[in-house]
Amino acid sequence: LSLWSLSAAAQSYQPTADNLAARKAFQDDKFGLFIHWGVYSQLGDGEWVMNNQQIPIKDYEKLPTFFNPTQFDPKAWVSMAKNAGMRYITITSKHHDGFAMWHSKVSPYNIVDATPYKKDALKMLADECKAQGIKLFFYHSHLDWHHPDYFPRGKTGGTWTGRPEKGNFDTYLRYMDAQLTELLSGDYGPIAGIWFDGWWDQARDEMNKSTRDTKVDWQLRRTYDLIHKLQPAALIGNNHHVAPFDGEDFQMFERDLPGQNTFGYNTNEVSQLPLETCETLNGAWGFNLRDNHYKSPKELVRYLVKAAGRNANFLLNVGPMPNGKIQPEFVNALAEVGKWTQQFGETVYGTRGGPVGPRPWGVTTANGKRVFVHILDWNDAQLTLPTLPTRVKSARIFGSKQAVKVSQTADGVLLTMPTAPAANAIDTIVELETE
Ligand code: JFZ
Repeated sequence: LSLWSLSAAAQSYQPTADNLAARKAFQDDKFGLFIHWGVYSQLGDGEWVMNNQQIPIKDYEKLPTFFNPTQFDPKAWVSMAKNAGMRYITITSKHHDGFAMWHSKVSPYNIVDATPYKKDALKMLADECKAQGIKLFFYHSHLDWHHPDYFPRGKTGGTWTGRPEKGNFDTYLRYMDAQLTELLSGDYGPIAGIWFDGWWDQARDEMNKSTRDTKVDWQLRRTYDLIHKLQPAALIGNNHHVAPFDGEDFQMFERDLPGQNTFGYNTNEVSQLPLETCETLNGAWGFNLRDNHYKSPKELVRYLVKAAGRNANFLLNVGPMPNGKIQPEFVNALAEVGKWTQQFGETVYGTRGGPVGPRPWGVTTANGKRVFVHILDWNDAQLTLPTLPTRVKSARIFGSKQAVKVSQTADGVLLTMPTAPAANAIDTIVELETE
């Protein structure tokens, strides 16, 4: 235990006023685009391909030598996100394969020095995000299958890697901090946040990933403090599937709405921090040639609404192709989602979870005195809400002049709509004006 960790442990993280303002803005933004893109995209078998196919480092290192995404058009990506109604982008700066998608100065294993493309894709994207006024986060992997000093797998487990079973873990941590420093130096503008992943690789109990006990000292507070020192408003999240650690600014739920635990890897503990859930448009994060299980625009909108009703953001992933383009199925689905957010986004952006918690029929969101009742699964013109904290003054179908009749009794608030929600409706929204 170093002197540093003793003093840090004694003092819990105090977010600055800028950071708190950024958290609020993050919650208002509600909807983001997640992008998994790297040299693995070329194999069309997801971002875990190095591990899944047990590709040795020497062979994997051939991938950058022909990574040449000449059709990468940051303008098209950012426009696509904005038209979908997304207000931030979270892109993989480094995934588990250890390859840097920016011009790193501390390792030649990066997009400028190791590929024929030779351009800093993250810088290009950052500039375009700035031009179009959308925030940028970096997904950064703790786990690294390439760096020689990443903690040896040895007998203790951790995911398979092609690197030697030795190394100095502290050297690795310094390397990670050096790369994060590059990303937060200002060259990429103000960064909205860092989205960590891979902490769980060193969880001591491999069967029970929800343990907070790790085989290594990740020195998270040291890295978090460095980030907050470089950019105090940058929000830190970590996809570790347990309750937030000191120094984090938001809590993530991978492929689950907060509080749900479908896959058995998220905690059920929902913290007071801003919340985010991520999902992919098909079943893959990085480009997968054979995955065509696309979620429909209706499912995607409903996921956004359900997240908002649980006070959470929705980070929706696409895995661009190796040529730099995003496949038409993704582009088209996002354009459809955009039609909905254009018309109904007001019931989601800037809102918080409403006065009525999630119900089998749907969710509520609220913005000040306006409450939005999102009716997703209900086929009757009448719906009874539990008693609300304030009286309802009036109600209407959102975006129309159609009034909704309200009768408030001791049992609750009975809403009577002009007609029952259509069977194929995406979301029937009743707007309540409350006192
Ligand atoms: C992680 C990554 O491994 C994955 O490649 C992708 O980036 C996703 C967003 O995040 O996925 C995980 C991480 C941990 C578990 C499962 C999926 N886990 O502990 O079971």
